[in-house]
Amino acid sequence: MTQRQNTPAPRNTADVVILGAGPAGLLLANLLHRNGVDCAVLERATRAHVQTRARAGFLAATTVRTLERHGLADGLHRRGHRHGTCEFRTDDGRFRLDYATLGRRDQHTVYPQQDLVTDLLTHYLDAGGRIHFETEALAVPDPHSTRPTVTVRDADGRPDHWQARYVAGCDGRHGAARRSLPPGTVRHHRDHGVSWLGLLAQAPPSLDAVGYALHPHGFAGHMARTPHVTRYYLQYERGTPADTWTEDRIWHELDTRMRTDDHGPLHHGPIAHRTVVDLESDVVQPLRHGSLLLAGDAASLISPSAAKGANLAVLEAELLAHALTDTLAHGDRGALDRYSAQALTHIWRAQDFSLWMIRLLHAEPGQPHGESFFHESLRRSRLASLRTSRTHQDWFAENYVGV
Ligand code: RFL
Repeated sequence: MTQRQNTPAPRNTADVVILGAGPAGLLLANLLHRNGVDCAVLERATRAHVQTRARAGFLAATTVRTLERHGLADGLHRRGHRHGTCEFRTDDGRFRLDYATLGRRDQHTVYPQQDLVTDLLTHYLDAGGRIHFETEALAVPDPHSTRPTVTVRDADGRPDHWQARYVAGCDGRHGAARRSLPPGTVRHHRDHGVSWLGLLAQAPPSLDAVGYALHPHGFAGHMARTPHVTRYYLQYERGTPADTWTEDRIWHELDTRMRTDDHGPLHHGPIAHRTVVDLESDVVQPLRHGSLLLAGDAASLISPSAAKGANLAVLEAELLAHALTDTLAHGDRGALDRYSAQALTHIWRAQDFSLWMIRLLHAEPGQPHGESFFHESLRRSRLASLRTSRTHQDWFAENYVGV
């Protein structure tokens, strides 16, 4: 299905064909369209699906500033809310960090990813942008061509193709862009050996903070989403299907790990959605392969332990929009290579902090009950430092809210 078009464009051609209508693809599309660059978005799913897919919720201050800079923050200003505290719960008690008063004194804005996607889509369509839903990119057979082609399956299931000058792969970790990378492309990958059961509960948040519970049963997390919906995470045995645990067992485990007997009850409610997330990270390097550029999860997958993925997607989309505009409108031949180098600097920094969080929140993989004395002692020491050292707290706050 094709959404609104402003001026008739030649069929199936665009200077930039963008694969994927997530935060990366839609921000890129908005910025290119606004800069007068001819672009079109191809999205595999329906419009209803992309507007309701619940994932991230914590937007970094840099993300909010980027959206504000481009007049795309009206929705999150109306419906998002500011957040600046996290709480750690362990066998030794609990402590809070008001990270909005530490480091760069930045806050998160809590705004569901599906609402951000809806806002970006609405702005793009209102400005006359081109997007084709239910159009799956199959491959970019020759990314090093100066006129690359994208083979697609259209909304009627028929094979078709698009022609571009550049293809922006914003179609996530399983998309066509990654599948089309030339043989020998470097993908740095790490499996952290830990899995989470991600839950959306139809229940109000129970803490006015992000909650991180470190328990002998494993990690549990609490994150506000809206006044009526809360995201929870439970460390979960690798390979266990998402529907294995009953809701009673889930709430019992959350109560146990969050130590509600000591720290007050959680608001229970129906579990509206559950998904298993294997904590993995990877980075494709470089992000440019001839005419194919990667951004968002297609460029780098990051575990949700530090809530960085959607924020990196926004940051990279803005960098890529500048680079493509400089290339197409001003003939700057080095801009796309610079995009790759700049984006990778941010990606590696976020990966480093995310790994630090993973090591803080979990017992050593393979030892879920905290049997490794060495690792457990390091975790305790790290938490003690975070509880007592202002320097460590500033470092944490700067990395936790920033990308
Ligand atoms: P997306 O959002 O996955 O969008 C990719 C789009 O591409 C489409 N697509 C295709 N289209 C055409 N042809 C194909 N062959 C295609 N293949 C795929 C898909 O339908 C989709 O519409 O990628 P993007 O834009 O790079 O954005 C990345 C973020 O979505 C992701 O990093 C975050 O959701 C990660 N994440 C979080 N990030 C944060 O910054 N803060 C958080 O609090 C946070 N929480 C989370 C998260 C991810 C989670 N999961 C499910 C892994 C919580 C969870 C549970």
